[in-house]
Amino acid sequence: MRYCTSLIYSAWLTICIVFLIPLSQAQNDPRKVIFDHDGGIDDLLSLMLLTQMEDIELLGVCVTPADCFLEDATLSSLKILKLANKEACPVAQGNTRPVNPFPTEWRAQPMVVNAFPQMLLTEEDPSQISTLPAHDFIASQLRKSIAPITVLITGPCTNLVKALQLHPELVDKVQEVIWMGGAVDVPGNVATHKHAGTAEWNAHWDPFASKALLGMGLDIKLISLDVTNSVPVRREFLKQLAKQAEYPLSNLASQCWATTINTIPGYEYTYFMWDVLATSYLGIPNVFTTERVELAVHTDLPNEGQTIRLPGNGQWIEVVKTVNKEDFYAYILNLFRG
Ligand code: AGV
Ligand code: CA
Repeated sequence: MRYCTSLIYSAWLTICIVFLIPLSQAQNDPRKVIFDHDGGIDDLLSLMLLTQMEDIELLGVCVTPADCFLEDATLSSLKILKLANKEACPVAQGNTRPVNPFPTEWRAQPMVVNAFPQMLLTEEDPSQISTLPAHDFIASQLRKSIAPITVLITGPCTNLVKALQLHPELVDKVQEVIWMGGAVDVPGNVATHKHAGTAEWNAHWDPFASKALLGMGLDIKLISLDVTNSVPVRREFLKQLAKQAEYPLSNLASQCWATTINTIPGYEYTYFMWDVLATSYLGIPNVFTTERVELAVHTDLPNEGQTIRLPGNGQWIEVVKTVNKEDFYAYILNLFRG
């Protein structure tokens, strides 16, 4: 009888050690995140927010040379990480070429951020730059991590796609992809010669990667123009942020958004909270609603990069449709208070 009891006891102990304890730890562990951005103003704002989020372990930052010049965006990323005491977080540079490059004026715009006083006075550490190009960096992080990794993308999705095309066995290591990209039931924002205006820019930059991403069987949350259209950057919000400028991060964020003011309200464009909204989805998914959609991507003109519904194709993607705006603005104002 005593033998039997001790047998049950040791069996229970084994179950605890092998299954239950790691399980409860896994629930408490911060979510592992790789952030792939393309250096626009709202990409940099997103990085600032990410450094302030609880329950997130930032494994690395990848820079895609799309809505930026690579050197500028690398420098901004290093300085933002330094400001947040995240010197251990590597920055990997993308080396992929666009099918459709962004307008040069847009790419040059964010370099002004590196000339802000706070940024000039922050000494970046170039040794934080990974020796691996971004797609290899992503593959190596996926391979060495035991827990699956969430990939947040606020530019074109080429680096992740390239990593998974070269190493398809790593697909299972991706927990979730949160991508700012696409325009499903609304017009796009590409306004170039011969294009019908149906595509969103991140999806248009490399339409083949966009198409491939949707076919990889990943859990994708698409923060498309469908939802970002509801959150333009308004002066009212900027005033609220300015009122808390005693917090250094709020001060920096205020200056970043000020550089976009010539597009608010634009003759053609408004600056939206595109990437900032996608980043917030990580922290407050409950204030968003989504719709599961079978989605495809056009790779030919005049709709190159358009994300379209294609019932029956089996590529189920979760398209984010609405956000509770009050909750969203309150959340980011709070994060910018550090
Ligand atoms: O299409 C939205 C994406 C987002 O990732 N980017 C900007 C955000 O970083 C491209 C873009 C669309 N309109 C723009 C853009 C504009 N007026 N200026 C700069 N970039
Ligand atoms: Ca972007």
